Amino acid sequence: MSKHELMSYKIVVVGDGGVGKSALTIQFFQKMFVEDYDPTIEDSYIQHTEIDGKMCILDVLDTAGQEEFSAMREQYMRKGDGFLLVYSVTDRQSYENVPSFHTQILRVKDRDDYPMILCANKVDLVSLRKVSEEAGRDMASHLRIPYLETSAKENINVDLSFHELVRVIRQQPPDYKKERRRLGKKKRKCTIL
Ligand SMILES: Nc1nc2c(ncn2[C@@H]2O[C@H](COP(=O)(O)OP(=O)(O)O)[C@@H](O)[C@H]2O)c(=O)[nH]1
Ligand SMILES: [Mg+2]
Repeated sequence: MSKHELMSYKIVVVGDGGVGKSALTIQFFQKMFVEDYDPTIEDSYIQHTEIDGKMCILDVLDTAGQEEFSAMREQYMRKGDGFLLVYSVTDRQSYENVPSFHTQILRVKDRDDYPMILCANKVDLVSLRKVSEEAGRDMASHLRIPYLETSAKENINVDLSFHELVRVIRQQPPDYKKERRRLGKKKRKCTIL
């Protein structure tokens, strides 16, 4: 690739309904908070952004309401270069469902690790909080992915979440797939993030 060509990263935002996937995506792209975005809309957004002094194209898919193991869910997982795993700190079930997204992504990718960030969203709702920061960090370290506390409403760590994910994607060895085929499945490398 010539240095004038832009890298393009496909980012997929996943998590239970109502956790703030659309609010985070729209805050990142449009710098505004949407109170009632249609929960059934799945849309993608594209933008040129500079991250760590390097321009790139971010292509973000804000997912909505797929069945857990539907072919559609597998299809977008196959296409993603990196994933924001979002739960709401006000919704314990959304936290407990995070590992199933993580597992499914690894299975679809046939990898032991993959670029992902755990976003604990709605941290502005302090009095409604049901999932502690400690519980969030525990899950992230268990899944071996970075953890960020976010608020789409107050624009806390929203840009950082997307930027950190791009950093993790950039850290991936470019010839990972080729390398793995050559080494065979048993010698897969395990990167601790
Ligand atoms: N207070 C607060 N509300 C949020 C936040 N993020 C999303 N919401 C609200 O939570 C509801 C669901 O958000 P939405 O983005 O549609 O969730 P999605 O189904 O995951 O896309 C909406 O009413 C949002 O306004 C946040 O960070 N703080
Ligand atoms: Mg949505």
